[in-house]
Amino acid sequence: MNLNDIAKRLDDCVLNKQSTASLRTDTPFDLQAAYAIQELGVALREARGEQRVGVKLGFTSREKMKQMGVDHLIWGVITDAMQLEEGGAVDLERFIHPRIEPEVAFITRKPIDRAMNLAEALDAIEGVCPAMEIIDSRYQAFKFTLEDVVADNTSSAGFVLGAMRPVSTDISNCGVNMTENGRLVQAGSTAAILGDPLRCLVQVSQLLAEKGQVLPAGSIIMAGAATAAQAMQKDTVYETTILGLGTVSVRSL
Ligand code: OOG
Repeated sequence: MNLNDIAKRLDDCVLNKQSTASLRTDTPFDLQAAYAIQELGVALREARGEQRVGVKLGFTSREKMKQMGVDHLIWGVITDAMQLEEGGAVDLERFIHPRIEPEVAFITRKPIDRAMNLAEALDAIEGVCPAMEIIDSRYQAFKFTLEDVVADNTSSAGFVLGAMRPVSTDISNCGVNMTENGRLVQAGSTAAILGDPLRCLVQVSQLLAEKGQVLPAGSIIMAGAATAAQAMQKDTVYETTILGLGTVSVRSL
């Protein structure tokens, strides 16, 4: 299989809601090729009318690295078709085996067009939102290598943002709770995300600079999960509260 075939194979998994075994056993590919496959996969989504709205980081917390057995920060692309309405409902039939995780998201107000330090990155940000991401690995039982998951656009499938507020207070250590029908299922702190989620902005600016890419103003940056991910069940309300940032929820059908 060439890189195009692999991208098409993973995209078919999205469309048919079917998982696959690792594709690297057929065609070993390295991390650089994995990002090329990711881009080809995003192009297939764009050909269907989806639009890029930002980027997401993965494995920015120990909890996630431990859960998935991977220890390298990765990033992927999010599109408008993945965005869910805050407080709205999402039909799990759209997915293969969805999991949900509590996150922090940033909205940019200036293009991110070069490697930035923390102060510069902060200046490029309009605000911060409590958020949740739905991940849905296209690999059987979420079993993947680093290269596999990058090729699979870092498992991205859905996301929901709560109300945005300015980054006027310290968000480096805010309590994070995620409940399932009111029952606490994940708890942690924003400190789990690289010690301070703001560091994600610096990381994103460096990744963009390495690739010679620009993230336009008005983009969303998902900072990665603060806790392990939770397998989603039908007819369940998932709610995340981040102290000082507010609450975000979504209901599964
Ligand atoms: C990969 C995506 C990881 C995060 O927030 O760490 C991720 C996965 O766990 O399937 O989105």
